[in-house]
Amino acid sequence: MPFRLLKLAITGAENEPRFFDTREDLKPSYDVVIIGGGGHGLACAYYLTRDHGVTNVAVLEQGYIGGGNTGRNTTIVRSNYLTPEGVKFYDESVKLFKDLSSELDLNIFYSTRGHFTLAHTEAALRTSRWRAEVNKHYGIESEVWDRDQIAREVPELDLDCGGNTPVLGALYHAPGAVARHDAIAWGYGRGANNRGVEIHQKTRVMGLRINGGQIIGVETDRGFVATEKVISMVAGSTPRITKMAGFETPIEIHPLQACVSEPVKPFLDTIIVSSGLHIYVSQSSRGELVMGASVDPSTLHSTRSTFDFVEGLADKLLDLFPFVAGLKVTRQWAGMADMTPDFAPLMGLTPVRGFYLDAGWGTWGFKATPVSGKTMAHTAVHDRPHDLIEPFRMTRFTDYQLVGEKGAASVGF
Ligand code: PYC
Repeated sequence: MPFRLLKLAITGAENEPRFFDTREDLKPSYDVVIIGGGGHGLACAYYLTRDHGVTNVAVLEQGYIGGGNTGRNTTIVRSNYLTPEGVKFYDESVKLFKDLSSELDLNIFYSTRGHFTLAHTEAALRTSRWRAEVNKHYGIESEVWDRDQIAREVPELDLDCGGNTPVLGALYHAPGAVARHDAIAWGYGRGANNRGVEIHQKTRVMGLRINGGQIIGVETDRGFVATEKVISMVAGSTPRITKMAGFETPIEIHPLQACVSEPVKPFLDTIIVSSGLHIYVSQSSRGELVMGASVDPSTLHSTRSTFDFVEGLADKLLDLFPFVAGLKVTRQWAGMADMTPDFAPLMGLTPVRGFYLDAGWGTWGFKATPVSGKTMAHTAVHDRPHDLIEPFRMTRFTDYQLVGEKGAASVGF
């Protein structure tokens, strides 16, 4: 028996430090208030302290940390996007992810698996070639593989898909990875808290106080806090918060459902995505299949998951891996995906001075956690967009400068 466990058994004393400690009450004012205690909000708090020395920061979370989309995704990390803007942004995120376990002194179980986007049509193959060329131009490992190459790497995959929609080829992205989502939130949270950031859970934002176009504070269900910088990082709650700020964005909320199976013997060490079949699947280190489909077609503020979803997903899964028939689904859930018209995020300055937005994460938010935190911290401190996020500015919708990422961001719509 490990000595620490024995000591705990004898003394009964809790000998593990808490992950983070925060004073009970809110202070009257902060230099920066972050709305949303998910991965993005906690990462931003961490980089505010680490890169800019800003420590008088409060993170306000209406539920518990990491309980929103951070804990409701399928943990895929990749940078094989279609637009130069997307590729550069997510490449920086992958680089940050790789060092995160040592940076945060917490094992985030970062596991590089290789990522296949299967193409079932000539049109999908053309998009794969296009993505591969853009990726290679920016130094990202991506290439188009033919059926024989795929069969060698993933022999379990039925490339004929039961005769329904045969695979013609795939975009293969070697750096594609998975990571443990909870650990990201908790690691960033602990890192930020160790440097002075306060994390207030069960604290709901009820209103924003704005004076002469400048943010001056936040109304919460625990009282008012004064601040001249507020960063909203709330995914599915974005429309609620922007309404308080007095403006609208083109974001629409769609549920994104996912599930895991019972654990089975390891057979899949890569990540398989089919935007044609609208399914993605990887196998966790515990042996569970982690799976999802495209967003639900109707807008809805809901985190309920449905039987229809599992039924549809099972149909497609069996096209790819017929031998898993009989596998039991043990858990299913939904996140709230804040979808933009061009499938790129919405980040940076807003019409309200001192109020910054990190939103539009649709189905692609988890993989952006580190880079969003880092670039939003920079943006708020300097009151101008970080170079990497400038293309994702809100005004692109009125300037007709869209970042058309549909071919690579979405898993089908
Ligand atoms: O963007 O890789 C992705 C993804 C997978 C599942 C949802 N989004």
